Amino acid sequence: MLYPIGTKTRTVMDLNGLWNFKLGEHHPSDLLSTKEVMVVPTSFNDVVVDKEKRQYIGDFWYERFFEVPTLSDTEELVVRFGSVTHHAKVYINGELIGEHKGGFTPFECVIPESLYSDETNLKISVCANNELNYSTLPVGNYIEEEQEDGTNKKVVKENFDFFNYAGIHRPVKLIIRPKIHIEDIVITTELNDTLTTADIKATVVTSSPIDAIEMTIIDEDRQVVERLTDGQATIHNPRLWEVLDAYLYNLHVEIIKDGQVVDSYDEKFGIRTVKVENGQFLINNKPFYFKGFGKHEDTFINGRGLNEAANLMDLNLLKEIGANSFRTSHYPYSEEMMRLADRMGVVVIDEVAAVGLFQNFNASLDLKPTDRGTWQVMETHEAHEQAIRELVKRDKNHPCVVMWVVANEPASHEEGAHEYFEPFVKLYKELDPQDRPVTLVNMLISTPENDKVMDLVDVISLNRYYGWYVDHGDLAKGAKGLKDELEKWQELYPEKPILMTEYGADTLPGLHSMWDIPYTEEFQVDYYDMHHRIFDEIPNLVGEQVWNFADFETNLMIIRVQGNHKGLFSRNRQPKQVVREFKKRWTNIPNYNYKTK
Ligand code: GCB
Repeated sequence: MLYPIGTKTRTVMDLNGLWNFKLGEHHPSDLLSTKEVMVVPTSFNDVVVDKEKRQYIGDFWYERFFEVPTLSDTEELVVRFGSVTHHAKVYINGELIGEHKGGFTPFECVIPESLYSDETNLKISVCANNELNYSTLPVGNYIEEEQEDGTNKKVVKENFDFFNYAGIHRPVKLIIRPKIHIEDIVITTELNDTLTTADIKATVVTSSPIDAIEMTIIDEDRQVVERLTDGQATIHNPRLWEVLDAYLYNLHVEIIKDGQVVDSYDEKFGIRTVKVENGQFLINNKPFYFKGFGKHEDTFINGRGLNEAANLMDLNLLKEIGANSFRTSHYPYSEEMMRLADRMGVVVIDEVAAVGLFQNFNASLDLKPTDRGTWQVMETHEAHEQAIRELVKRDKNHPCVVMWVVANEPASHEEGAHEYFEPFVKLYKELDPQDRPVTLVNMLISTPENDKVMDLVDVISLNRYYGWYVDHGDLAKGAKGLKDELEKWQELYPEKPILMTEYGADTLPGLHSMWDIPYTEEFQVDYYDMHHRIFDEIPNLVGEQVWNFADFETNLMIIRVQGNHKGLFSRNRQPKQVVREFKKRWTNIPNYNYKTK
């Protein structure tokens, strides 16, 4: 789906700002009976400053008015949402014009002409809903609790370790575009072996038949590099999109009907290769080493709502500490973040919100690999397929994206896991025009002995907590467990790279000890030191992504102290002691050829 930009044929207006807001029942043809307002975009939870409202589950409403802009007969009016978490129904003057399931991808609704032909002002209402259950992604445990007054209250117990923030999380735009318009652009870049010639192919999907398409490639100096013929062009000696040294070309597209340019659009792209070969992860034909983080979209006040200043600061901190990559754990991040990563040359592993695919995950910290019947009770097939389709549609042209994640920590050791995941791994491969590698992020009870899915994926991604959830506080035992397990994976799949996608220890800044006592800053330093010594001994281990970049908000749990504190940075982005150690290590590890075979 195209990002909303203004061009000579398109106008984009902002519907961000203050909306009327109400939790609970409402009929969209009425005016919203409320004095409450809400900022768009943001999560509603923290800004309402009310404990009950913060935890509210169910329908909640947004409403505002806007003036109908002047449109010609050949134009249409569209409202586009960057994301509404988790479900949305959109109404104009009380009439339903669109609906979307899934809280992390954009959607748009064309406003029917009949609704504005006689109106100068329109009322837009959004019915959002934050219920999660065994058919949604992420997966939640949905219950209704009887209250003292006999009424039922909806409750979602997260089947995952982050707060179920909700709201209109990303920008809302009003777009005037031609009725005959560009719907999608697919760009592929094929490099020769020496990376000196790039064949560019671009396919344009239009809303209805047109006569011709004109496409030109423009470089960062705004010079025309090539014109495409039949959707193809060759660039000699291209500037590659390199890790932390990004270079973006711009594809300028014009579609022509009856001799007129009816729509135009600019799509940025990068020229680079990604490949998995012989246990290595190659970018631009060189063995790449991932240094970085699992993250969250999580800041004070905004919750999971778009915070572009925080995004920029996070990527600047990431570069400052010597890192080069992050994973969009545990859902697709904003389009603004993806565009920023493209520009900064930061490598991204792109994940759908397939988290919590584990029956009764919250029930205990019992890490025995019993079969809890997960694959008999999950009803997530439809949501999972939609999530993958929408993610690839949105992110396919981003050079920063080098790999797709099919799920985070599912019950991949349970009977039925292989059958569940096989079609989704295939789906990614079918849909992705760039044929990027696909991975599944495996949890610590799915071991080389009992895992049922890693044969399906290109990269073995592991979340491991030796010395934390396993042998808590005992780093010597943890080291042994970690080393033994990594060696087994290496032996089992010698052709597949191994990536540590999570490892970490909760650490409260300011807590110190002479010894390596869990939760202290010293323990965090020793914990990582132990891991890094082992990582360096495993030939196929192609990277380390720490859990987590920063502390983040979670649901209430006995193991959480106002959130998860595994961050290298606190929630307000102050460094913990370990940051200096990471900076030393990571500035000494090159992006390429760290482990040559
Ligand atoms: C995990 C999950 C992540 C949690 C983390 C933890 O394995 O993928 O969402 O936050 O562990 O800290 O327990």
